Amino acid sequence: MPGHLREALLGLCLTALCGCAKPRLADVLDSENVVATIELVDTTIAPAKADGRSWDGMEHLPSGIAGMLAEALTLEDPYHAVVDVLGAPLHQQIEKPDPKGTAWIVRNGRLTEARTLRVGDQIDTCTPRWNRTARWEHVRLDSGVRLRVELIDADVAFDDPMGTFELDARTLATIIESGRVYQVQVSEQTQKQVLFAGVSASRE
Ligand SMILES: [Ca+2]
Ligand SMILES: [Ca+2]
Repeated sequence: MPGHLREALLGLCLTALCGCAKPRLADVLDSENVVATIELVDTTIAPAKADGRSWDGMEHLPSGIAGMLAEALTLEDPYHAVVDVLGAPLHQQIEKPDPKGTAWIVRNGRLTEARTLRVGDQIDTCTPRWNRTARWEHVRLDSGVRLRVELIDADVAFDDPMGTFELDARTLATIIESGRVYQVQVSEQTQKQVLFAGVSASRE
Protein backbone atom coordinates (compact mmCIF):
# COMPACT_ATOMS: atom_id res chain seq x y z
CA MET A 1 0.00 0.00 0.00
CA PRO A 2 1.41 3.45 -0.89
CA GLY A 3 2.61 5.44 2.10
CA HIS A 4 0.13 8.29 1.78
CA LEU A 5 -2.79 5.85 1.63
CA ARG A 6 -1.50 3.98 4.68
CA GLU A 7 -1.27 7.28 6.60
CA ALA A 8 -4.78 8.31 5.54
CA LEU A 9 -6.14 4.91 6.66
CA LEU A 10 -4.30 5.21 9.97
CA GLY A 11 -5.80 8.69 10.45
CA LEU A 12 -9.30 7.35 9.82
CA CYS A 13 -8.76 4.54 12.32
CA LEU A 14 -7.48 6.97 14.98
CA THR A 15 -10.45 9.28 14.39
CA ALA A 16 -12.83 6.35 14.82
CA LEU A 17 -11.04 5.23 17.98
CA CYS A 18 -11.14 8.74 19.46
CA GLY A 19 -14.87 8.88 18.69
CA CYS A 20 -15.44 5.62 20.54
CA ALA A 21 -13.35 6.75 23.47
CA LYS A 22 -15.43 9.89 24.18
CA PRO A 23 -15.85 9.86 27.95
CA ARG A 24 -19.25 9.33 29.49
CA LEU A 25 -20.65 12.38 31.24
CA ALA A 26 -20.84 10.38 34.47
CA ASP A 27 -17.05 10.00 34.38
CA VAL A 28 -16.23 13.72 34.05
CA LEU A 29 -18.58 15.21 36.64
CA ASP A 30 -15.72 16.20 38.94
CA SER A 31 -13.41 17.48 36.19
CA GLU A 32 -15.87 19.42 34.00
CA ASN A 33 -18.23 22.22 34.97
CA VAL A 34 -21.52 20.39 34.42
CA VAL A 35 -24.60 22.53 35.14
CA ALA A 36 -28.02 20.98 34.66
CA THR A 37 -31.76 21.51 34.77
CA ILE A 38 -33.47 18.56 36.45
CA GLU A 39 -37.18 17.77 36.67
CA LEU A 40 -39.08 14.94 38.34
CA VAL A 41 -41.85 14.56 35.75
CA ASP A 42 -43.90 11.67 37.13
CA THR A 43 -43.79 8.56 39.26
CA THR A 44 -45.34 5.14 38.95
CA ILE A 45 -46.71 3.73 42.20
CA ALA A 46 -47.68 0.14 43.00
CA PRO A 47 -51.44 -0.49 43.21
CA ALA A 48 -51.06 -1.78 46.79
CA LYS A 49 -48.89 -1.32 49.86
CA ALA A 50 -45.98 -3.65 50.60
CA ASP A 51 -48.30 -5.89 52.65
CA GLY A 52 -50.66 -6.32 49.67
CA ARG A 53 -53.49 -4.14 51.02
CA SER A 54 -54.86 -1.34 48.87
CA TRP A 55 -53.77 2.20 49.68
CA ASP A 56 -57.14 3.44 50.90
CA GLY A 57 -59.45 0.45 51.24
CA MET A 58 -59.53 -2.85 53.09
CA GLU A 59 -59.22 -5.07 50.04
CA HIS A 60 -56.07 -6.90 49.01
CA LEU A 61 -54.57 -6.74 45.55
CA PRO A 62 -55.62 -9.94 43.75
CA SER A 63 -52.75 -12.43 43.88
CA GLY A 64 -52.79 -12.80 40.10
CA ILE A 65 -52.10 -9.08 39.64
CA ALA A 66 -49.44 -9.09 42.38
CA GLY A 67 -47.67 -11.97 40.64
CA MET A 68 -47.82 -10.27 37.24
CA LEU A 69 -46.44 -7.08 38.77
CA ALA A 70 -43.55 -8.90 40.47
CA GLU A 71 -42.67 -10.62 37.20
CA ALA A 72 -42.97 -7.39 35.19
CA LEU A 73 -40.31 -5.77 37.40
CA THR A 74 -37.79 -8.44 36.36
CA LEU A 75 -38.30 -8.15 32.59
CA GLU A 76 -35.95 -6.48 30.12
CA ASP A 77 -38.30 -3.50 29.66
CA PRO A 78 -39.85 -3.39 33.15
CA TYR A 79 -41.44 0.05 32.83
CA HIS A 80 -43.69 -0.80 29.90
CA ALA A 81 -44.44 -4.24 31.38
CA VAL A 82 -45.57 -2.58 34.64
CA VAL A 83 -47.67 0.00 32.77
CA ASP A 84 -49.44 -2.88 31.02
CA VAL A 85 -50.22 -4.54 34.36
CA LEU A 86 -51.48 -1.28 35.86
CA GLY A 87 -53.91 -0.97 32.97
CA ALA A 88 -55.51 -4.36 33.71
CA PRO A 89 -59.26 -4.13 34.53
CA LEU A 90 -58.89 -6.14 37.77
CA HIS A 91 -56.47 -3.61 39.17
CA GLN A 92 -58.86 -0.77 38.37
CA GLN A 93 -61.28 -2.06 41.01
CA ILE A 94 -59.14 -1.31 44.06
CA GLU A 95 -58.71 2.02 45.87
CA LYS A 96 -55.77 4.04 44.58
CA PRO A 97 -53.53 6.43 46.54
CA ASP A 98 -53.46 10.23 46.74
CA PRO A 99 -49.75 10.89 46.35
CA LYS A 100 -47.91 13.94 47.63
CA GLY A 101 -44.41 14.53 48.92
CA THR A 102 -41.21 16.49 48.97
CA ALA A 103 -38.11 16.39 46.82
CA TRP A 104 -34.65 17.84 47.40
CA ILE A 105 -31.29 18.25 45.78
CA VAL A 106 -28.86 16.59 48.21
CA ARG A 107 -25.46 18.25 48.11
CA ASN A 108 -22.68 16.56 50.05
CA GLY A 109 -25.22 15.11 52.46
CA ARG A 110 -27.25 18.32 52.98
CA LEU A 111 -30.88 18.60 51.88
CA THR A 112 -31.29 21.74 49.76
CA GLU A 113 -33.82 23.36 47.42
CA ALA A 114 -36.94 21.58 48.71
CA ARG A 115 -39.87 21.23 46.34
CA THR A 116 -43.40 20.34 47.44
CA LEU A 117 -45.04 17.71 45.25
CA ARG A 118 -48.78 17.95 44.83
CA VAL A 119 -51.00 16.38 42.24
CA GLY A 120 -53.82 18.89 42.61
CA ASP A 121 -56.92 17.33 41.16
CA GLN A 122 -55.22 14.03 40.40
CA ILE A 123 -56.40 12.12 43.47
CA ASP A 124 -56.75 8.34 43.31
CA THR A 125 -53.86 7.73 40.97
CA CYS A 126 -50.90 5.36 40.72
CA THR A 127 -49.28 7.53 38.04
CA PRO A 128 -49.07 11.09 39.37
CA ARG A 129 -47.57 13.75 37.14
CA TRP A 130 -45.96 16.52 39.14
CA ASN A 131 -46.95 19.42 36.92
CA ARG A 132 -43.51 21.05 36.83
CA THR A 133 -43.50 21.56 40.62
CA ALA A 134 -40.35 19.43 41.05
CA ARG A 135 -37.90 21.31 38.86
CA TRP A 136 -34.42 22.65 39.60
CA GLU A 137 -32.33 24.91 37.41
CA HIS A 138 -28.62 25.75 37.54
CA VAL A 139 -27.70 22.59 39.46
CA ARG A 140 -23.92 22.18 39.57
CA LEU A 141 -23.74 18.44 39.05
CA ASP A 142 -20.75 16.76 40.68
CA SER A 143 -20.39 13.35 42.28
CA GLY A 144 -21.62 14.68 45.66
CA VAL A 145 -25.09 15.53 44.30
CA ARG A 146 -28.19 13.35 44.55
CA LEU A 147 -31.93 13.80 43.95
CA ARG A 148 -34.01 12.66 46.95
CA VAL A 149 -37.77 12.12 46.87
CA GLU A 150 -40.12 11.22 49.76
CA LEU A 151 -43.70 10.28 48.89
CA ILE A 152 -46.77 9.62 51.02
CA ASP A 153 -50.39 8.72 50.39
CA ALA A 154 -52.48 11.57 51.78
CA ASP A 155 -55.26 10.33 54.08
CA VAL A 156 -57.89 11.99 56.28
CA ALA A 157 -56.18 10.99 59.53
CA PHE A 158 -52.98 8.99 59.12
CA ASP A 159 -51.00 9.34 55.91
CA ASP A 160 -49.41 6.17 54.55
CA PRO A 161 -45.67 6.43 53.83
CA MET A 162 -44.86 5.27 50.30
CA GLY A 163 -41.11 5.44 50.48
CA THR A 164 -38.00 7.46 49.86
CA PHE A 165 -35.69 7.04 46.91
CA GLU A 166 -32.54 8.74 45.72
CA LEU A 167 -30.89 9.06 42.32
CA ASP A 168 -27.14 9.62 42.39
CA ALA A 169 -25.14 11.94 40.14
CA ARG A 170 -24.09 9.13 37.77
CA THR A 171 -27.76 8.25 37.21
CA LEU A 172 -28.58 11.92 36.58
CA ALA A 173 -25.72 12.10 34.06
CA THR A 174 -27.11 9.01 32.28
CA ILE A 175 -30.51 10.72 32.11
CA ILE A 176 -28.92 13.82 30.53
CA GLU A 177 -27.26 11.65 27.87
CA SER A 178 -30.52 9.81 27.13
CA GLY A 179 -32.17 13.02 25.88
CA ARG A 180 -35.64 11.97 27.04
CA VAL A 181 -37.80 11.45 30.11
CA TYR A 182 -35.97 8.49 31.62
CA GLN A 183 -37.91 6.00 33.73
CA VAL A 184 -35.59 4.98 36.58
CA GLN A 185 -36.58 1.84 38.46
CA VAL A 186 -36.64 2.71 42.19
CA SER A 187 -38.70 -0.21 43.47
CA GLU A 188 -35.80 -1.75 45.42
CA GLN A 189 -35.49 1.45 47.47
CA THR A 190 -39.15 1.59 48.50
CA GLN A 191 -40.22 -1.97 49.36
CA LYS A 192 -41.71 -2.07 45.85
CA GLN A 193 -44.23 0.67 46.71
CA VAL A 194 -42.83 3.34 44.37
CA LEU A 195 -41.79 1.57 41.17
CA PHE A 196 -40.42 4.16 38.70
CA ALA A 197 -39.42 7.80 38.66
CA GLY A 198 -39.71 9.62 35.33
CA VAL A 199 -36.93 12.20 35.28
CA SER A 200 -35.87 14.75 32.69
CA ALA A 201 -32.42 16.33 32.85
CA SER A 202 -30.47 18.48 30.43
CA ARG A 203 -27.15 20.25 30.46
CA GLU A 204 -27.38 24.05 30.51
CA1 LIG B 1 -54.16 5.44 52.69
CA1 LIG C 1 -55.28 8.23 50.48
